[in-house]
Amino acid sequence: MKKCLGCGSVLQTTSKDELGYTPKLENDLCMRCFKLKHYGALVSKGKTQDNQSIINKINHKKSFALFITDFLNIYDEIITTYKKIKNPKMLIITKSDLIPKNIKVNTLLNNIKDIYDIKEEMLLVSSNNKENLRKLENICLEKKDVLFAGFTNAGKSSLINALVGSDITVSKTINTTQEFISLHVTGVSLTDAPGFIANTYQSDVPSKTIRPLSYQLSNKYYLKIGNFNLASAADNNLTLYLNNNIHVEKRRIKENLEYGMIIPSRHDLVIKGLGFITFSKITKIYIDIDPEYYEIRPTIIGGYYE
Ligand SMILES: Nc1nc2c(ncn2[C@@H]2O[C@H](COP(=O)(O)OP(=O)(O)OP(=O)(O)O)[C@@H](O)[C@H]2O)c(=O)[nH]1
Ligand SMILES: [Mg+2]
Repeated sequence: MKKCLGCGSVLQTTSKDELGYTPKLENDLCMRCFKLKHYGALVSKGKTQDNQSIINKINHKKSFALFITDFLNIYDEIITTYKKIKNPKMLIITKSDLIPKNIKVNTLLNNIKDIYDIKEEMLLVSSNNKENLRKLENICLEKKDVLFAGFTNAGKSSLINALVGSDITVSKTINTTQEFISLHVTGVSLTDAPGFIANTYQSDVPSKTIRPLSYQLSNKYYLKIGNFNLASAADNNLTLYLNNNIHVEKRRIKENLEYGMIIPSRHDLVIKGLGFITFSKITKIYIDIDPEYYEIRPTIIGGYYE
């Protein structure tokens, strides 16, 4: 059984619409990976594996697990999934190149550790600018059998490629990696895993360093953020750490708004898949998106600027 080097699907020549299709079995890549790599083409979503079945498969392996996420994608479901992994593990915050330069990264990591009660070690890395890849390489060399887990688009395959020069398919499309892929390099086994899927407000990948946006809001103004609206009952300073391709506008309020949820001072409103908004003071907010897409936590930023 020959597998696609890009996504791990079993290669087949019979059904064009099924995963792993390639016109010739001599090819190393399935059609989907070929299109993703060469044209960044729109392709089928691929197969979504059930999160619990991925966790079960990981827990059956003996590997040391590196759980990959980035600073915009830290919320309850992600951390709960991290905690379900029983293997010895570490939490890796990747895409450090996206973190605004004014954020103190040590404070960020300590806050994440405290707020989400992370017992294991954490490390900040980036496949793009190679930050701390040497440290990550040393961890792999020491552990010998390492598995990269995390939600779709976290950057798992990119990290493996950056570490060992492999050519696993990387893309903005969800479910890029379809099956577990194991590589054996100089006595070390590295396993890439299919990504977990979360129910997010949006699934897009930021392309450049996040530019924090600060706004002063009174009850006369609201923010239009992409397709939703946000207002604060009390005067407040908000800082938005959101995927930079969303459009934000401050507008005058014209009708009575119903302010519902309380946000304590120095807390973040996390919009899953988009990022988070830090509130400096306690307030009640108005927000018109489904509550399943947001949650509140103490701010991970800490407010200490360099
Ligand atoms: N800015 C930045 N982008 C990155 C980095 N690493 C990965 N990306 C981007 O994130 C997207 C997803 O990367 P992948 O490596 O395919 O993610 P994955 O975790 O393997 O995703 P699945 O296979 O779907 O589970 C791609 O658009 C990458 O270019 C990084 O260090 N910095
Ligand atoms: Mg992948």
